[in-house]
Amino acid sequence: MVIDYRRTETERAILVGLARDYRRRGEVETSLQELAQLAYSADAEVVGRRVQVKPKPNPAFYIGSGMVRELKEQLQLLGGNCIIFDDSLSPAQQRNLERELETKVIDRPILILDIFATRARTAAARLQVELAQLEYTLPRLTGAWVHFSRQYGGIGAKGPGETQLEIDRRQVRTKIAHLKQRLQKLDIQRSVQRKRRQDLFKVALVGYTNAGKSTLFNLLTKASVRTEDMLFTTLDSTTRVMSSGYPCRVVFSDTVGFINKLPHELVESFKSTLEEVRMADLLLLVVDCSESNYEEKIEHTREVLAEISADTLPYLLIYNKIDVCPDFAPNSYGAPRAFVVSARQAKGIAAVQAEILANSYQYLKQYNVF
Ligand SMILES: Nc1nc2c(ncn2[C@@H]2O[C@H](COP(=O)(O)OP(=O)(O)OP(=O)(O)O)[C@@H](O)[C@H]2O)c(=O)[nH]1
Ligand SMILES: [Mg+2]
Repeated sequence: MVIDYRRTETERAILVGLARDYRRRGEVETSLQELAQLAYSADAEVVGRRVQVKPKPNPAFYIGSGMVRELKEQLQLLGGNCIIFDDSLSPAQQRNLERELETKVIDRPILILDIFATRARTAAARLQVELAQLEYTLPRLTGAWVHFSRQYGGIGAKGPGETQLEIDRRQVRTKIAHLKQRLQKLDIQRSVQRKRRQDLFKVALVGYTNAGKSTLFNLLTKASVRTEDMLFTTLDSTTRVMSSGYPCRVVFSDTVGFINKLPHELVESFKSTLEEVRMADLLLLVVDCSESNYEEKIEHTREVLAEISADTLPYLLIYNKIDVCPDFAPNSYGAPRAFVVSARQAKGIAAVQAEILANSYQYLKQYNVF
C-alpha cells in the first residue's frame, strides 16, 4: 500500500490569479504575494502559484479549461488540497471548478471572511463578521459549494455554523434580519457614546492592514493594543481620550485595517465600527513605506474611505517603518502634510503630535470647545 505522506491536516493551497494582459502580470504576482500572506494568516500552506494571462475570465471556470487541467495535475504533483483564487468567483464558477478539480475551491473574499471570523473577539465584531458571511453565502446557497466546503473543514469552514448553512435561503434571510437587529441595538449604544464625544477633537488612524496603525496608536495614547506582524490583527476599534498636552480633549481611534479587494459585504457590515472613521475630524493615514507597492496601498485605502464616505475628511499621510528604509523620500499626494516616522522606534512622532496639536487648536477656535 502506498501511503501519501504529503497529506496533512493543514490546507496545501495553490494560488491562482488572472492577468488581463502581459503588462499586468507583475501586478497580479504582487497581489498573489498578498494572497499568500492571507493564506498564511489562515494557517494554510502555499504549495504553488499560477498566473494566467487572459483578456476576459471564462464564464464557466474563470480560468481557461486548459489551465483547469494543468491545475489538476499540479494538485497531484504538489499534494495540494485547495485552490485559492485571487478574485471573487461567481457561484457557478466555484461549483464547476470544484467538480472538475475534485478539491476545495475558495476565493479571496471567503479567505478574508474566514480570517475575520477567527479573529473576531467582541460581540459586535462577531455579529458583523457573521452578517457578512451570511450575505456572501446567500447567493451561493443553492450550489454544492456550501456543502462541499463544510465537509472539508479548514478555510471556508469557519463559517456561521453547519446548522445555519444547511437550512434554506429563507431561514438565512431571517437570520440576517435578526443579526441586523442586534447590531442596530449595539449601534444605538455606540451612538450614545459617540454623542458624549461630540465636544472632543476626534482623530482616527486608518490604513492598509499591517501598516503599523496600532503601534502608532499605542505610542500616541500610551495604550497597549495588540500589534503583530500579521494581517488583520485589529478588528475592533479602540478609543482613548487624551487631555494632557492638548488644548482640548482629543480622542484617538484605532480600527480595522483595509486591504485590496476587501469584500463589499464586510465593509457594509463593519460600517458601524468604521463610523469612528467617518465621524473623525482628522485622519492619520498610516502607510508602510518599506513596501514597494505602497502607492497602490494608499489608493486602496482611499477607495475604502470613499466607500464609507470618509474620503473628504482632512488627513495626514504618515509614512511608517522608516527604520527599515531610511532613504525613503515622501510624496504628499495632495495631503496637507506628509510625515516620515518609525512607530516602533518612536522616531518622527513629535512632528505628528505638533500637527495634531495645531489641528486641535483650529478645531477649538472654530467650534468654541472648552
Ligand atoms: N520595522 C518597523 N516595524 C513596525 C513599525 N511599526 C509597526 N511595525 C510592525 O509592523 C507590524 C504590524 O504592526 P501593527 O501596529 O499591528 O499594524 P496595524 O496597522 O495595526 O495592523 P492590523 O491591525 O493588522 O491592520 C508589527 O509587527 C509591528 O511591530 C515601524 O516603525 N518599524
Ligand atoms: Mg492593528
